[in-house]
Amino acid sequence: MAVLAITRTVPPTIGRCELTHLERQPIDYTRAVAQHAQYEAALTALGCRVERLPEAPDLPDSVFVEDAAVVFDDLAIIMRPGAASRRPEVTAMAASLAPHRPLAFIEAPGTMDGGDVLVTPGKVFVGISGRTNEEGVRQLTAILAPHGFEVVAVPVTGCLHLKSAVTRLRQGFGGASARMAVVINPAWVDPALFDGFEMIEVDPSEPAAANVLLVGDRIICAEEHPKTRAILAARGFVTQSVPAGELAKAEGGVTCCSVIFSVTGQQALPAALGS
Ligand code: CIR
Repeated sequence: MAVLAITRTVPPTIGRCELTHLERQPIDYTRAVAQHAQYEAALTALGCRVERLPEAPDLPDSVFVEDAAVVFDDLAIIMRPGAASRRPEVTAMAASLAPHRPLAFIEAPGTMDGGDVLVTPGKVFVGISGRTNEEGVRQLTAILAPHGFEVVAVPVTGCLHLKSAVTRLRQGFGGASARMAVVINPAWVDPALFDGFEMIEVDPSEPAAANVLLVGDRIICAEEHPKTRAILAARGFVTQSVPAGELAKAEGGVTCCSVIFSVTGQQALPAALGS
Protein backbone atom coordinates (compact mmCIF):
# COMPACT_ATOMS: atom_id res chain seq x y z
CA MET A 1 0.00 0.00 0.00
CA ALA A 2 1.36 3.39 -0.90
CA VAL A 3 0.18 6.69 0.45
CA LEU A 4 0.57 9.59 -1.91
CA ALA A 5 0.87 13.21 -0.78
CA ILE A 6 0.32 15.70 -3.57
CA THR A 7 2.01 19.05 -3.01
CA ARG A 8 3.08 22.04 -5.10
CA THR A 9 6.02 24.30 -4.55
CA VAL A 10 5.66 27.83 -3.13
CA PRO A 11 5.40 30.22 -6.09
CA PRO A 12 7.56 33.35 -6.13
CA THR A 13 4.30 35.32 -6.47
CA ILE A 14 3.06 34.16 -3.03
CA GLY A 15 3.15 37.80 -1.87
CA ARG A 16 0.14 38.48 -4.12
CA CYS A 17 -1.97 35.72 -2.52
CA GLU A 18 -5.64 36.10 -1.67
CA LEU A 19 -6.21 37.48 1.84
CA THR A 20 -9.50 37.66 3.70
CA HIS A 21 -8.92 37.99 7.43
CA LEU A 22 -5.30 39.10 7.66
CA GLU A 23 -3.54 42.33 6.80
CA ARG A 24 -0.99 41.85 4.04
CA GLN A 25 2.52 41.59 5.41
CA PRO A 26 5.75 40.70 3.62
CA ILE A 27 6.30 36.97 3.11
CA ASP A 28 9.93 35.86 3.10
CA TYR A 29 9.93 33.67 -0.02
CA THR A 30 13.17 31.85 0.82
CA ARG A 31 11.93 31.07 4.28
CA ALA A 32 8.53 29.97 2.98
CA VAL A 33 10.22 27.58 0.55
CA ALA A 34 12.42 26.19 3.32
CA GLN A 35 9.45 25.67 5.66
CA HIS A 36 7.50 24.00 2.87
CA ALA A 37 10.44 21.66 2.26
CA GLN A 38 10.39 20.74 5.96
CA TYR A 39 6.67 20.00 5.66
CA GLU A 40 7.28 17.71 2.69
CA ALA A 41 10.15 16.03 4.55
CA ALA A 42 7.83 15.38 7.50
CA LEU A 43 5.30 13.73 5.18
CA THR A 44 8.04 11.60 3.62
CA ALA A 45 9.29 10.56 7.05
CA LEU A 46 5.76 9.45 7.92
CA GLY A 47 5.68 7.14 4.91
CA CYS A 48 4.03 9.31 2.25
CA ARG A 49 5.31 9.42 -1.29
CA VAL A 50 5.40 13.14 -2.01
CA GLU A 51 4.52 14.07 -5.59
CA ARG A 52 4.69 17.71 -6.61
CA LEU A 53 2.34 19.14 -9.17
CA PRO A 54 4.11 21.20 -11.83
CA GLU A 55 5.12 24.63 -10.57
CA ALA A 56 2.60 27.40 -11.19
CA PRO A 57 4.51 30.66 -10.76
CA ASP A 58 1.60 32.74 -12.05
CA LEU A 59 -0.87 31.33 -9.52
CA PRO A 60 0.02 32.99 -6.18
CA ASP A 61 -1.99 30.55 -4.02
CA SER A 62 -1.02 27.37 -5.87
CA VAL A 63 0.95 25.95 -2.92
CA PHE A 64 -2.40 25.45 -1.14
CA VAL A 65 -3.32 22.30 -3.05
CA GLU A 66 -5.90 21.17 -0.51
CA ASP A 67 -8.40 23.60 -1.94
CA ALA A 68 -8.32 22.01 -5.41
CA ALA A 69 -9.67 18.52 -4.64
CA VAL A 70 -11.05 16.14 -2.03
CA VAL A 71 -10.17 12.45 -2.42
CA PHE A 72 -12.36 9.59 -1.19
CA ASP A 73 -11.74 5.85 -1.39
CA ASP A 74 -13.58 5.48 -4.67
CA LEU A 75 -13.66 8.91 -6.25
CA ALA A 76 -11.99 12.30 -6.25
CA ILE A 77 -13.96 15.53 -6.39
CA ILE A 78 -12.39 18.46 -8.17
CA MET A 79 -13.35 21.73 -6.52
CA ARG A 80 -14.38 25.00 -8.08
CA PRO A 81 -12.58 27.45 -5.76
CA GLY A 82 -14.54 30.41 -4.51
CA ALA A 83 -11.79 32.89 -5.43
CA ALA A 84 -11.74 33.32 -9.21
CA SER A 85 -7.94 33.79 -9.14
CA ARG A 86 -7.61 30.23 -7.83
CA ARG A 87 -9.77 28.39 -10.37
CA PRO A 88 -6.92 27.59 -12.79
CA GLU A 89 -5.18 25.68 -10.00
CA VAL A 90 -7.49 22.69 -10.37
CA THR A 91 -6.37 21.67 -13.88
CA ALA A 92 -3.06 20.17 -12.75
CA MET A 93 -4.71 18.54 -9.75
CA ALA A 94 -7.34 16.85 -11.93
CA ALA A 95 -4.64 15.55 -14.27
CA SER A 96 -2.69 14.17 -11.34
CA LEU A 97 -5.69 12.44 -9.74
CA ALA A 98 -7.19 11.00 -12.93
CA PRO A 99 -4.96 7.88 -12.95
CA HIS A 100 -5.98 7.08 -9.37
CA ARG A 101 -9.70 7.79 -9.05
CA PRO A 102 -12.78 8.50 -11.17
CA LEU A 103 -13.30 12.26 -11.07
CA ALA A 104 -16.40 14.28 -10.22
CA PHE A 105 -16.53 18.06 -10.49
CA ILE A 106 -18.17 20.95 -8.64
CA GLU A 107 -19.51 23.09 -11.46
CA ALA A 108 -20.69 26.72 -11.88
CA PRO A 109 -22.50 28.35 -10.23
CA GLY A 110 -21.33 26.12 -7.39
CA THR A 111 -18.17 27.04 -5.53
CA MET A 112 -16.22 25.02 -3.00
CA ASP A 113 -12.71 25.05 -1.54
CA GLY A 114 -11.28 21.78 -0.25
CA GLY A 115 -10.42 23.60 2.97
CA ASP A 116 -14.14 23.69 3.72
CA VAL A 117 -14.58 19.91 3.48
CA LEU A 118 -14.09 17.85 6.65
CA VAL A 119 -14.48 14.13 6.00
CA THR A 120 -15.47 11.82 8.86
CA PRO A 121 -16.77 8.25 8.64
CA GLY A 122 -20.11 8.40 6.83
CA LYS A 123 -20.47 12.14 7.30
CA VAL A 124 -18.90 15.04 5.45
CA PHE A 125 -19.09 18.48 7.07
CA VAL A 126 -18.90 21.39 4.64
CA GLY A 127 -18.31 24.97 5.67
CA ILE A 128 -20.54 27.61 4.20
CA SER A 129 -17.86 30.26 4.01
CA GLY A 130 -16.73 33.10 1.82
CA ARG A 131 -15.48 30.40 -0.59
CA THR A 132 -18.13 27.68 -0.55
CA ASN A 133 -21.76 28.32 -1.44
CA GLU A 134 -25.07 26.48 -1.01
CA GLU A 135 -25.07 25.33 -4.63
CA GLY A 136 -21.65 23.76 -4.14
CA VAL A 137 -23.00 21.90 -1.12
CA ARG A 138 -26.04 20.76 -3.12
CA GLN A 139 -23.77 19.33 -5.81
CA LEU A 140 -21.48 17.66 -3.30
CA THR A 141 -24.49 16.07 -1.59
CA ALA A 142 -25.66 14.60 -4.90
CA ILE A 143 -22.18 13.35 -5.81
CA LEU A 144 -21.62 11.66 -2.45
CA ALA A 145 -25.09 10.17 -1.82
CA PRO A 146 -24.40 6.99 -3.86
CA HIS A 147 -21.16 6.57 -1.92
CA GLY A 148 -22.91 6.45 1.44
CA PHE A 149 -21.93 9.85 2.78
CA GLU A 150 -24.29 12.31 4.41
CA VAL A 151 -23.31 15.94 3.80
CA VAL A 152 -23.84 18.48 6.58
CA ALA A 153 -23.57 22.21 5.86
CA VAL A 154 -21.86 24.17 8.63
CA PRO A 155 -21.87 27.97 8.92
CA VAL A 156 -18.33 29.29 9.38
CA THR A 157 -17.65 32.77 10.69
CA GLY A 158 -14.49 34.64 11.54
CA CYS A 159 -12.09 32.43 9.60
CA LEU A 160 -11.38 31.43 6.02
CA HIS A 161 -12.44 27.79 5.91
CA LEU A 162 -14.19 25.16 8.03
CA LYS A 163 -10.85 23.44 8.57
CA SER A 164 -9.38 26.66 9.94
CA ALA A 165 -11.85 26.05 12.77
CA VAL A 166 -12.00 22.27 13.17
CA THR A 167 -10.10 19.19 12.01
CA ARG A 168 -10.20 15.52 12.88
CA LEU A 169 -7.73 13.73 15.11
CA ARG A 170 -8.41 10.07 14.43
CA GLN A 171 -9.01 8.02 11.36
CA GLY A 172 -12.26 6.49 12.50
CA PHE A 173 -14.07 4.31 14.94
CA GLY A 174 -12.73 0.95 16.08
CA GLY A 175 -9.49 0.28 17.89
CA ALA A 176 -8.97 0.57 21.60
CA SER A 177 -10.49 3.82 22.76
CA ALA A 178 -11.49 5.23 19.47
CA ARG A 179 -14.25 7.74 19.47
CA MET A 180 -13.96 10.16 16.56
CA ALA A 181 -12.13 13.18 17.86
CA VAL A 182 -11.82 16.74 16.64
CA VAL A 183 -9.81 19.78 17.64
CA ILE A 184 -11.92 22.90 17.45
CA ASN A 185 -11.99 26.65 17.93
CA PRO A 186 -15.52 27.18 19.31
CA ALA A 187 -15.37 30.89 18.43
CA TRP A 188 -15.41 30.05 14.71
CA VAL A 189 -17.74 27.05 14.47
CA ASP A 190 -20.57 25.76 16.64
CA PRO A 191 -19.28 22.83 18.73
CA ALA A 192 -22.84 21.48 19.03
CA LEU A 193 -22.52 20.28 15.44
CA PHE A 194 -19.88 17.84 16.59
CA ASP A 195 -21.86 16.30 19.43
CA GLY A 196 -20.81 12.71 19.87
CA PHE A 197 -17.23 13.45 18.90
CA GLU A 198 -14.51 13.69 21.49
CA MET A 199 -13.82 17.42 21.36
CA ILE A 200 -10.61 19.23 22.21
CA GLU A 201 -10.55 23.00 22.20
CA VAL A 202 -7.59 25.05 21.02
CA ASP A 203 -5.75 27.18 23.53
CA PRO A 204 -7.59 30.54 23.32
CA SER A 205 -4.32 32.37 22.61
CA GLU A 206 -3.88 30.25 19.44
CA PRO A 207 -7.12 30.72 17.50
CA ALA A 208 -5.78 29.17 14.27
CA ALA A 209 -4.42 26.06 16.00
CA ALA A 210 -7.35 23.79 15.13
CA ASN A 211 -5.82 23.32 11.70
CA VAL A 212 -3.78 20.15 12.26
CA LEU A 213 -2.94 17.45 9.75
CA LEU A 214 -3.63 13.81 10.53
CA VAL A 215 -1.26 11.37 8.81
CA GLY A 216 -1.80 7.80 9.92
CA ASP A 217 -1.95 8.08 13.70
CA ARG A 218 0.32 11.12 13.80
CA ILE A 219 -0.85 14.72 14.16
CA ILE A 220 1.20 17.42 12.52
CA CYS A 221 0.81 20.80 14.24
CA ALA A 222 2.25 24.17 13.32
CA GLU A 223 5.29 24.96 15.45
CA GLU A 224 3.69 28.35 16.12
CA HIS A 225 0.92 26.66 18.18
CA PRO A 226 2.81 24.97 21.05
CA LYS A 227 0.07 25.35 23.65
CA THR A 228 -2.56 23.54 21.63
CA ARG A 229 -0.01 20.89 20.70
CA ALA A 230 0.65 20.36 24.41
CA ILE A 231 -3.09 20.02 25.05
CA LEU A 232 -3.30 17.34 22.34
CA ALA A 233 -0.26 15.53 23.70
CA ALA A 234 -1.73 15.56 27.21
CA ARG A 235 -4.85 13.91 25.81
CA GLY A 236 -2.74 11.08 24.42
CA PHE A 237 -2.35 12.11 20.79
CA VAL A 238 1.01 11.62 19.14
CA THR A 239 2.04 14.98 17.73
CA GLN A 240 4.92 16.57 15.92
CA SER A 241 5.41 20.07 14.63
CA VAL A 242 6.62 21.78 11.50
CA PRO A 243 7.43 25.47 11.08
CA ALA A 244 4.51 27.07 9.23
CA GLY A 245 4.77 30.76 10.06
CA GLU A 246 5.52 32.16 6.60
CA LEU A 247 2.59 30.52 4.84
CA ALA A 248 0.37 31.44 7.79
CA LYS A 249 0.83 35.05 6.59
CA ALA A 250 -0.95 33.90 3.41
CA GLU A 251 -3.75 32.39 5.56
CA GLY A 252 -2.52 28.84 4.97
CA GLY A 253 -2.20 26.17 7.65
CA VAL A 254 -0.81 22.64 7.74
CA THR A 255 -3.74 20.91 6.04
CA CYS A 256 -3.65 23.32 3.10
CA CYS A 257 -0.39 22.21 1.52
CA SER A 258 -1.18 18.58 0.68
CA VAL A 259 -3.79 16.16 -0.59
CA ILE A 260 -3.09 12.74 0.91
CA PHE A 261 -4.60 9.43 -0.15
CA SER A 262 -3.89 5.76 -0.63
CA VAL A 263 -3.09 4.57 -4.12
CA THR A 264 -4.12 0.96 -3.73
CA GLY A 265 -7.66 -0.43 -3.94
CA GLN A 266 -8.32 -1.58 -0.39
CA GLN A 267 -6.78 0.84 2.01
CA ALA A 268 -5.20 0.41 5.38
CA LEU A 269 -5.54 4.19 5.76
CA PRO A 270 -8.78 5.90 4.72
CA ALA A 271 -8.52 8.35 1.87
CA ALA A 272 -8.66 12.07 2.57
CA LEU A 273 -6.43 11.58 5.59
CA GLY A 274 -5.84 15.24 5.98
CA SER A 275 -9.00 16.53 4.44
C1 CIR B 1 -6.55 31.86 0.03
O1 CIR B 1 -7.03 32.87 0.54
O2 CIR B 1 -7.20 31.16 -0.74
C2 CIR B 1 -5.12 31.50 0.36
N1 CIR B 1 -4.37 32.69 0.56
C3 CIR B 1 -5.05 30.60 1.57
C4 CIR B 1 -5.68 29.26 1.35
C5 CIR B 1 -5.51 28.35 2.51
N2 CIR B 1 -6.10 27.08 2.25
C6 CIR B 1 -6.71 26.35 3.13
O3 CIR B 1 -6.91 26.76 4.26
N3 CIR B 1 -7.19 25.18 2.75
